[in-house]
Amino acid sequence: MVNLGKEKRRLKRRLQYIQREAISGVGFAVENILSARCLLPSNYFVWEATRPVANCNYCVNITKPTILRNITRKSFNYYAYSSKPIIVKEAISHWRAIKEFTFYTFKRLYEQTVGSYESLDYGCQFLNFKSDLFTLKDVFNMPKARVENEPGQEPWYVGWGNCHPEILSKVRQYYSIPEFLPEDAEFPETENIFFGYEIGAVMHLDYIPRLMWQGQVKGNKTWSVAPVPECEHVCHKFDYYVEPGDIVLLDTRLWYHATTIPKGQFSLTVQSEYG
Ligand SMILES: O=C(O)CCC(=O)C(=O)O
Ligand SMILES: [Fe+2]
Repeated sequence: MVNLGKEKRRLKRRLQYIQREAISGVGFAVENILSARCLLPSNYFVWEATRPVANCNYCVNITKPTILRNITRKSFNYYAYSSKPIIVKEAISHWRAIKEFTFYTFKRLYEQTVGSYESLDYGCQFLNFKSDLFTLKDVFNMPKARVENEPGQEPWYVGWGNCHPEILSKVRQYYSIPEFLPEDAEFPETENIFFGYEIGAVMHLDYIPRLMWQGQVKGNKTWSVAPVPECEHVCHKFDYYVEPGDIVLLDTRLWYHATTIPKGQFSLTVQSEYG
């Protein structure tokens, strides 16, 4: 049976947390939350207040990510569904994407493929984070100086679901789903690309059905993670960074997360889910 008094106190604590973070502005601007990946069932506050209470075991005593190297599928099984932050070092150094992906790879693909931009109108999300670029067309129409973040240019950072079948099959020639992920896991049909400079994503949780993996193709990226409010008394927030060649794995439904790119670097990642 639901203990109503307890439930009310929990909701109150959670809403206070959201308000505190929103007001203090610690990377938690509400209008940006609303643009985060697949985030909203209909209203972020309603969802945040009604999602199931987390069992804090996923974050107790965790102050840094688990670092793995040369991991086999069999050994990875132990970590796969632990919901702990993980980095697999040098996991994608063999991807063609590492040497060959640039901004212009994607610009060419989108400009040369019939119906490419329309694919984003039918269920594939475009996220502009804090950039003043509202469609993928705006991104690929930027002047070269801004694309390359030359001095005096406004930094930009965007992400989108790469779901035009022809484009998807072409980009998949440059990377592959990480071999160590469980054989019986379910994978979505598409992957997401995130690229740009400096800005990254503000603190948020994702409303997605599975765990997240992300291949860091170019540049470094800093991840700031924080436990959900009901685990704040036993868990900690912390930062870590990933380098080109790494895969970062995170349960973005349970860890609040924000990202930033070191000044002057271009970050490009391929990201998807498993579960
Ligand atoms: O890679 C980023 O900058 C943000 C990614 C993110 O929010 C996610 O993977 O859920
Ligand atoms: Fe996210």
